[in-house]
Amino acid sequence: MQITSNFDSGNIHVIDSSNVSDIQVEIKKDNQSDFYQWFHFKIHNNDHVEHVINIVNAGNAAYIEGWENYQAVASYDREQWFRVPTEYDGKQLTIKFTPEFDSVYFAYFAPYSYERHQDLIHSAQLHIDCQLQVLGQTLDGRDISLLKVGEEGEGKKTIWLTARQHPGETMAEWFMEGFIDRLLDEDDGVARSLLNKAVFYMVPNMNPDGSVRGHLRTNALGANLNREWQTPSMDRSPEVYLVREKMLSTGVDLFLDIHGDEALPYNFVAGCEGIPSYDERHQALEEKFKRILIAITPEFQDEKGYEKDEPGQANLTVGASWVGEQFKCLSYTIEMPFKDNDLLPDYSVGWSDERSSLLGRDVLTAVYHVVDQLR
Ligand code: GEM
Ligand code: ZN
Repeated sequence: MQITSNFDSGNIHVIDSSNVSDIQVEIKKDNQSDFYQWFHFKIHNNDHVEHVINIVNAGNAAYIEGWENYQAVASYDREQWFRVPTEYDGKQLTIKFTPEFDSVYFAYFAPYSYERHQDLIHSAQLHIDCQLQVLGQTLDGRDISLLKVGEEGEGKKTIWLTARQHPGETMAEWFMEGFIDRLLDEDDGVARSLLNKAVFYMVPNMNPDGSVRGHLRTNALGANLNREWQTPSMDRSPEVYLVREKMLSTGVDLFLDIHGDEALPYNFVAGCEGIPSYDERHQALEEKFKRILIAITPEFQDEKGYEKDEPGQANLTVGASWVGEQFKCLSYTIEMPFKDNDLLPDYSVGWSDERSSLLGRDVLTAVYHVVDQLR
């Protein structure tokens, strides 16, 4: 039996694989960081017996409440990912699985590869309404790629989306794939009408280095990009620095920052109630956006989520908070679950790449219904 992870977004350290009934592995920390939780590895074994995989350091992962009622995902072809029997005893996470084929991949959530990212942005640029821009390079030398869709114009709004500041939250880029695919659909009335009303700036992967490195939460230097928005630097967080500079040149009328949440089995948003400039106009816009999204899809809800920030107490190093305050605009962190949407559970796949993509398509409709009220 061989256990490997030396591939795009791979992350595991093998402690002992001599006993198929007690395979001992551990998740590696993000580089120069204490965060870890993302895992992605392959087991090759021609002997199709039950494998018992013990992730022995799960109990000290970043968000251990994320292991409660969590089921790992597996795949034979790296396309179709399904949930596998997983238990957490407070110390280690145990996956029990009898493979049907010789090689099987395991991951924390359906991976979104760097190659797929390249396919996403380069197929998008073929559309007449889409321009691929490179804002600069990351610390490992990868492009920080932005898609501009549509054109600025008198009375048109400027809408920004960023995703995967936290690289292990791969559902964020699956969401972007759905959002972008629909926005570029020339037969889609919502998309066509939106492009008459707004120009879109989108960064489908804010953290390509952390993605390829198999990180949960940080970039190549261990920086949590979603705590860098107040004072980013080219030395530590060029991803945020360059996107923020671009935002300051274009302005922002609506911002959505796409994430995943380890613990809460729901889709939800985190808003700007704690920023200094929060007012009735801003609150009314937030309420309208949520009301519309609830009407559009049962996959979204507004009962469960993060604790609300007290007035004036928002952490302005967080992207959505800094943008909301800087541009006095509707600005949301959108969260999807690593587990499932417990309001509409799917016991074979849980929350998935496909459901993330479909939510992205639905959020486009919500944007359509608020675009005229953004200012
Ligand atoms: C969260 S967003 C920060 C919390 N925001 C509010 N308004 N409470 C983060 O960066 O910790 C997003 C995430 O990690 O998914
Ligand atoms: Zn996140």
